[in-house]
Amino acid sequence: MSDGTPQMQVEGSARDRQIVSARVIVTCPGRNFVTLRIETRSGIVGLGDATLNGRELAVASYLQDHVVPNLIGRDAGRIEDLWQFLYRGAYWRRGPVTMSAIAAVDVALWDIVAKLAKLPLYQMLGGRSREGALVYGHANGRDIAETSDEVRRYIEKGFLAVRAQCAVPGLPKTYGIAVGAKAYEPAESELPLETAWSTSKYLQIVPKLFEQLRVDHGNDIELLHDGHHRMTPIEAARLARDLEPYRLFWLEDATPAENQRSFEIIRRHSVTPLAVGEVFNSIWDCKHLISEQLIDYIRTTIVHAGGITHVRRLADFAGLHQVRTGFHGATDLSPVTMGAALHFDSWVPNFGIQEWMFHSQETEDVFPHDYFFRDGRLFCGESPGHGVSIDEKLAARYPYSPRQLPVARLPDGSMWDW
Ligand code: GCO
Ligand code: MG
Repeated sequence: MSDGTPQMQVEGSARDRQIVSARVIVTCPGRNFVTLRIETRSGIVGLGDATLNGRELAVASYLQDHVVPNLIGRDAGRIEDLWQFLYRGAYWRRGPVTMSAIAAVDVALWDIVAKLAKLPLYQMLGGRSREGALVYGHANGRDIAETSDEVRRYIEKGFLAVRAQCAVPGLPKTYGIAVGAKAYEPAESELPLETAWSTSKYLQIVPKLFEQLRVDHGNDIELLHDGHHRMTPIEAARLARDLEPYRLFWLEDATPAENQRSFEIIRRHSVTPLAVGEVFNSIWDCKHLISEQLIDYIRTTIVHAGGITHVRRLADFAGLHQVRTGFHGATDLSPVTMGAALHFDSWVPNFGIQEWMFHSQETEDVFPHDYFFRDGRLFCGESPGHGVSIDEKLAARYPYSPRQLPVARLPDGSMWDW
């Protein structure tokens, strides 16, 4: 009979699954990453990503100080129970810090359990629904012509889908546009960079950009665009309607979705497909958006929304309403998240697309992985688990470097959404 104390005594194969160590690794191979490494008594190692861009150390401390002591001695095979323990047990539910920490534990445990079964992770989820996951890359430029050239380069590399962003004339710096020859990376300074924003200027250039892209590249390439939460609902409705002739795959983050009903206004005026959710961390952030069919793609991903265990629930709920997945995949999501996401993408029946911004060579070296790109798709590998490891010696050569995301201000100096 249970006296209410946690069951720390485990037997037989469960003893082999007992967690004997859990460590947080912070490294900056070009950008910061937080990784959780869990090891079982039998020596199986699982990795989970816990990176929250610009707030990395908050999650590292949440894990190190509050989660790790709870893991030691527990059965790594009880993924669901540990998820519920960390979610319900904290009392303070949801939020990006909590849900990223839970995700790190969850992904590490799925990695361990798949390795124990000697199976690739997708097999543990129910097996493949497809071989490769359609991905989109990021084309950007200082003007329409440069952006179009960049789209061409992606098409030449074999991409079937490309996100296009171009600088807004009259603004010194625009979201998504690289500086010089360097790849775009938003968290560039120790304190937030102050940038200027004007929605009216932006609304003029974007339809012209996509008009030109269709002239230059035809209708076969899938085109996407990210509004990055800058518009009000009625401005977003205007843009979505103006973009209709260019048949976007999606318009992303057209307006902030804290008020989920905002999307009703956009939907009322346009048939441009809508995607949202990279900043969500729970099914509750998108329940109305999904159940009312106000969006077409949900971007909430494994690392910021409680791991595979929670995102699987979210994807199933979305599937009931014909909403497809379109996971966030910027560079601040580590190769560990990308590996786990690709296994998920291989399985999930209502898959839409996967974002893929290339990681730097330094990052690739620190996180060896077996996923690869071919003909517009990313393929997860066949090694047991999620197929991503960490070279800890190399990671130690790149100490944490404080960086924060920029902020945006309107022409009158008041704060806006970056
Ligand atoms: C995207 C995102 C990123 C975010 C970044 C913030 O669609 O890829 O909007 O570019 O800005 O992930 O950390
Ligand atoms: Mg985005």
